[in-house]
Amino acid sequence: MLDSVPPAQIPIVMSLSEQLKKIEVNARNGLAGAADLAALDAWHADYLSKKGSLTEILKGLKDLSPDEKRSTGALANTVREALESAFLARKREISQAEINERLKSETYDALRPRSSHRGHLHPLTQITEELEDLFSFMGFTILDGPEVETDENNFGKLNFSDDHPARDMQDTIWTAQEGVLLRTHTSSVQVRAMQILKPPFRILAPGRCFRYEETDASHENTFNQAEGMMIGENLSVANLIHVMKTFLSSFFEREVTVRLRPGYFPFVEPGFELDIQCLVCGGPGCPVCKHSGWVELLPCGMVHPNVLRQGGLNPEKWNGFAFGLGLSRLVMMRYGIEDIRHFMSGNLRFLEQFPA
Ligand code: FA5
Repeated sequence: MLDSVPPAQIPIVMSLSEQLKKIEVNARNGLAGAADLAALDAWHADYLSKKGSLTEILKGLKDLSPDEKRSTGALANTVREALESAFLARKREISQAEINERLKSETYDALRPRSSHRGHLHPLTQITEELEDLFSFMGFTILDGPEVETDENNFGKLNFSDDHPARDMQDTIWTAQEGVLLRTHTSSVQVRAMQILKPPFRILAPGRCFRYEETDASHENTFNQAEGMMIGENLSVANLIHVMKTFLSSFFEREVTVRLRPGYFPFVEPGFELDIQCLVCGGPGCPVCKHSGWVELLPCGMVHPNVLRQGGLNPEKWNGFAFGLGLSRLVMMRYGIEDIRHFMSGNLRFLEQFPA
């Protein structure tokens, strides 16, 4: 029957409109059923994309009369706009639901570390703690002293008179306050120890020191020392050497070659420079030992009677020895670090080589 109807009489316009409405119904059902953003994208591709059913059906418009084209075209636009806004509304709904779902299952802990990377103590701190253990074991008390010191404690009571040329041996960083400086050595703690401890005593005082110096591979303006002092009766250079050797061999876990040279410090008499053979190059010479094969590590000596007197101790009864360990250089020797400036460089690649 239909075959006999001429094409012009087939109700094409109605059919296209009907199809549009049908597509709209299907599309709305599909939209309600889209459960997540992926399903929503697939829906958009099916209905509204260039290859979607709405576009496909509109290809039939070309066969319609101008009036029909206009009315069907308008209907098609209305359907497209309705579906587009339904699509956006559903998208918002689904996004919000997904966010709500995540908020339910995820918690945010502001105090949780962002990475599993753990820090560790600075190599200088590690060695300081190691020295403290070692000397505690040898009966030494660990003392702390201030980094900002008086001229009196840093120089005066250590037998440096006001115009003593030895003051120039240590380039001093002065504060704005007269007579107050950044300690140039930990020897200032010797003075404090004599004021607070009753002899006999043995102390170790590690800490930072400051000097107004040009820096190079083995000199920094801020560096670490550890002061040692032992006060008793009838102590001798033999006791000093014994303590130094015991300490150095346990620290380096091997026999180290040492040499003693006479050294001058106003607060010791006699005074010595204890050098160790360079452990970085083993002797032939490198920047750390200034190509000499030896590293000046440990000045030491017997405490000068004037220093004992200034500390309130009777030199007829008490005597003792003192030493000043260059802690930064000790760490360099142990690990073969060729430049002291690495310590304060803040370079993590350097520091990470010394996990605790
Ligand atoms: C002193 O500071 C004396 N107070 C040491 C002392 C103590 C002598 C007790 C006798 C008795 P000296 O200036 O030489 O001495 O420094 C001691 C050590 O500190 C040196 O051997 C060296 O290892 C270290 N040192 C000194 N200056 C610097 C610097 N600018 N950078 C790094 N280390 C340094």
